[in-house]
Amino acid sequence: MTYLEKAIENIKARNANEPEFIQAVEEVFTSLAPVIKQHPEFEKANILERIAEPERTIIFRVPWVNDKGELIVNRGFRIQFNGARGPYKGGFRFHPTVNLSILKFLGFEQTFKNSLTGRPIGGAKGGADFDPKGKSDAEIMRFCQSFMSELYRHIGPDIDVPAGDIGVGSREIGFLFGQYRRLTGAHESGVLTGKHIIYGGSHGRKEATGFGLLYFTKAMFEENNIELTGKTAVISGSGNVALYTAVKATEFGIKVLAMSDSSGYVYDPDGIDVPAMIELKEVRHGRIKEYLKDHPKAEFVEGLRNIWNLKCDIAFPCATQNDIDLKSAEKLVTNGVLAVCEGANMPTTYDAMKFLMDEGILLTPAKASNAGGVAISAVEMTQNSMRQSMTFEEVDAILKVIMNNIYKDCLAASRKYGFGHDLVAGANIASFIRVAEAMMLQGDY
Ligand code: NDP
Ligand code: 2IT
Repeated sequence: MTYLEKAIENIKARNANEPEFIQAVEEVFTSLAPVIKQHPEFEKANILERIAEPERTIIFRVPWVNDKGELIVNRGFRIQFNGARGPYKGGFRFHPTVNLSILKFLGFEQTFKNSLTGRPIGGAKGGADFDPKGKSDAEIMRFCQSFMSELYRHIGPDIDVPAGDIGVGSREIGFLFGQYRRLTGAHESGVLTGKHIIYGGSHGRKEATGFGLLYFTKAMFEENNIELTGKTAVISGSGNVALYTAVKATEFGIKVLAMSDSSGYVYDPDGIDVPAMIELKEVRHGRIKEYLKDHPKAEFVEGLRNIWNLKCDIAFPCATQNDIDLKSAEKLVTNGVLAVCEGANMPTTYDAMKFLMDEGILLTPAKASNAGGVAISAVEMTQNSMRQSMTFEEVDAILKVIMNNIYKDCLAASRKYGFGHDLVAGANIASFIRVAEAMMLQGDY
């Protein structure tokens, strides 16, 4: 058995009940064979097993009182995965499916993604098995306050800087920040990112993941001499990432035919009316089906993965992990898809990803193509440290540079290690080397 195979076996045995985490580790590690061969120092330092073990995992009780006066208990988590390159950094997910396996996969991915941004940030993820759906503002506030009452002692602008993810947006970040400030007595704006602009947030953070995804997609299309304008797309999800993917796609002349939430998708033959979708989802917090009220030509189709049955040039999975399975990938290919561009984290199952690549479909790996969000979180941290604020245009210009650099770095790493044009391998290798080298330089910590 090679060192790589042995490490994968050990990691699988040690994390036997964590399928999402094992999936994420295997996907990264299978790109690393030529790297391990050329760098015997990595084996000597047993870097693979070290890099797959979180530095610290905090699990805690989150008791809170609902509007009926009942006391509810949720489970909170913070996984400080890797701090070699900077303070731990990564979002919170509030969703009933949250568990250790999902947060470990997200923390692992975040570590590598964050290194691709070129900014000095480590990797983390956290959250709770709390379901924000149907909760009042007061309930969300009490939950966030209880969550932060434990968490505040573990985070800080130079320690660990959380942000949003599924179920956590600017409203939740506000409640979390308020409680942190109350408990510490300090206005440490750099402790959280994704804040509202009025108290230390950054212009362009809300848009950054979706816009960055389109900048990365554009770089890939240009490299392959394919025109983006005039293409059709479908986007799964209708949250933060999906909405701003839709905004920039439309701006680039792509017709967005459909978007979804966990109940199903809406298809609009005229192209999704993106401002109306933003109003519905971001302002009114409605369900996607309500889009039909003002858009009589649109139709609603129930079901989680049915959106992938639609014919389109580009698929943008922007909802959650393992959204495109093999069956969905086969359907997309039958319908002539050109590219799958990942906005969500690990949205494509491993067999679906392999199938798409074998079929010659262009694929942007999530840890590279959705890195725009955390990149601008790092820019928000910079502004907070300097006590200055940049304009939207300044931030957007930085985002473009970062996404183009990530594209170039992934391609260069892929070519250097014999994978040709494989952006998946390139992203895994480029990021692994950065994190591994930072760890090596700091000894055996
Ligand atoms: P939001 O909570 O804003 O939106 C999530 C969207 O995905 C909603 O439309 C939701 O539908 C849908 N969704 C969530 N869970 C499921 C599920 N199990 N099955 C089907 N649909 C689901 O989250 P974000 O837009 O912030 O995050 C979307 C993805 O992007 C996640 O994978 C996240 O990790 C990733 N990401 C987020 C970044 C950010 O800055 N926010 C940065 C980089 C990646 P419903 O409302 O019905 O639940
Ligand atoms: O998956 C992600 O990159 C995020 N949810 C954003 C994390 C951040 O710290 O901005």
